[in-house]
Amino acid sequence: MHNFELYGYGESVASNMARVALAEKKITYKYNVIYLESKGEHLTKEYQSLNPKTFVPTLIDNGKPIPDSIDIMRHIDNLFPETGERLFPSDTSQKIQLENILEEVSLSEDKELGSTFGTVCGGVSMEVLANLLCKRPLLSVIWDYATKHPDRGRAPKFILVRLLGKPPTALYKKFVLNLANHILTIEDFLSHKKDFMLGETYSAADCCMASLLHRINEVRFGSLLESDKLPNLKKYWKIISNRPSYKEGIIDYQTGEWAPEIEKLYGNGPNTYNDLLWSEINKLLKEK
Ligand SMILES: N[C@@H](CCC(=O)N[C@@H](CS)C(=O)NCC(=O)O)C(=O)O
Repeated sequence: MHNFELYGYGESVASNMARVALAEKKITYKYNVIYLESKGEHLTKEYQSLNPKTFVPTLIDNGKPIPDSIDIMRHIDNLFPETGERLFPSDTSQKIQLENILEEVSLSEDKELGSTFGTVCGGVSMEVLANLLCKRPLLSVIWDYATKHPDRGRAPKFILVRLLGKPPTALYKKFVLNLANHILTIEDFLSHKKDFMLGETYSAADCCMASLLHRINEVRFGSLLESDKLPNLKKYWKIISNRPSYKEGIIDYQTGEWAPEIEKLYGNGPNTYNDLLWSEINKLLKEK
């Protein structure tokens, strides 16, 4: 008998990945919200004792903490291989292929922000993160991130963004251009015309993709997911966002903190850099 608890945040890419996986495996759990930038709850000693890197999500299985969204997926799939979808295939060549895809679509802290599809989706969230950080007094943000955030790569970025009140424009533009590149790679990858990343079978890669594409839509780059210029992506998004796990793992857990910040940034329209994104995509499509 397993007693599961999950620590996560609603609008967190990695938490969404883990919750989609839990939904696909039909696992129920007690849920604890950890407010990130707006309150800094992940930087408390109590949370750090569960997740030394202070990231969300963390799964607790009978009292044992399991940090990291991909490790959570591996853990639950090993425990219950026969329940719900098999997230990690047993076939050797599929296994290798999945590990290669996960390098691109996981939210790895070891990769430079923006260098993979996973981390670029973190990058384009930065305008919203800046607004949330600005809900807190400058000095308490500096103190928390300088003294309590163990990731020496990330902490200074959060402080800089809080100081400026937004990500540096050149950096955000770089993320947008990288996003154009990664999206075309995914579009090519999906040219196998099958339903899932690995082809016929659903896998952990699809849990990640559901969360990443949701983020793209959330920060108002959603025209990417509806365009006939990217037909494979359009079809894939329809399949993945119509699965019950999309609602059960992502939509049902939103805190509501992001929606007003997104409206402040973009009103009712697309992301401010949507034209830049599309001009890069059109350029890359022409070069093909
Ligand atoms: N490799 C980790 C990364 C988790 C991660 O980056 N989580 C983000 C939210 S999506 C976070 O905790 N951010 C807070 C911070 O870095 O201060 C995983 O996949 O679980």
